[in-house]
Amino acid sequence: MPFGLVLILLTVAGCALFVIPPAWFPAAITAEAALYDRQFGWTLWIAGFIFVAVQLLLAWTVLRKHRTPDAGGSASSHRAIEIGWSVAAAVLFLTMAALGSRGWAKSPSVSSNKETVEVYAHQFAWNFRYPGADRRFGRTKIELISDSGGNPLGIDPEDPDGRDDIVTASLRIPAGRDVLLLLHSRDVIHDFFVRELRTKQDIVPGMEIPLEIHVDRPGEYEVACAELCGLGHSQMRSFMIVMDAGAFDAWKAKAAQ
Ligand SMILES: [Cu+2]
Repeated sequence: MPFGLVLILLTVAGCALFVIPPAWFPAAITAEAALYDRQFGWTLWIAGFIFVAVQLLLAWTVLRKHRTPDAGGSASSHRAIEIGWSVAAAVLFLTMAALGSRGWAKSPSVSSNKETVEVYAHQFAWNFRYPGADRRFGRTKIELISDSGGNPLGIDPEDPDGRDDIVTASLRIPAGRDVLLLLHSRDVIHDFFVRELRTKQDIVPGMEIPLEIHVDRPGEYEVACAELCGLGHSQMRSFMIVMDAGAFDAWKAKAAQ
């Protein structure tokens, strides 16, 4: 089969993979996630259009050359075309980069009336801590950390602020409210990843890394560690449960008792 026809078949097969997708992204649950998806869609359409056009042009050139071996001009006679497509490609890349940076730079403006949750990653599990009714986190001490003793964060029992702190193994947040996650690691570098947020945030030992989110859609979403952190890395998962605000308040009040 002539090489030109093979190229056309490969192009059609490549397009078919996207036209009949076996799987696509999970739902986007924040305004920022929707923005990333829109940018991804634009990039895919533009890159796809250029890909198809270039492949068909290449196939046509090969097939034409096959029939009339002496067709074609000298390579040096296309300076204007070369400059033209180089400038067009540069303008296209810069425009896409500028459009994309709007999404990257946008972070939700978290109000003062936010729900603050501490996220603790360690080999190979997640813990989440909420302040109780006093809205203050209690002091923690490294020497008090005991997974088997039920104190995975080392909360100091002497500190009254920590007595109503709630520690959980899954992340519960209220829908429709601003949430500030404060990310911590107990040992090595981990990464907080929820596909539906379209966000991956590294968690570095010794640092407190803020991550602001606002989710309107209640549901249960997987939290995975996206940084290879040791032998049990693949088991390091939890869930982010987005609850109706009323149900969340009731759960928190009950858990703090
Ligand atoms: Cu990890």
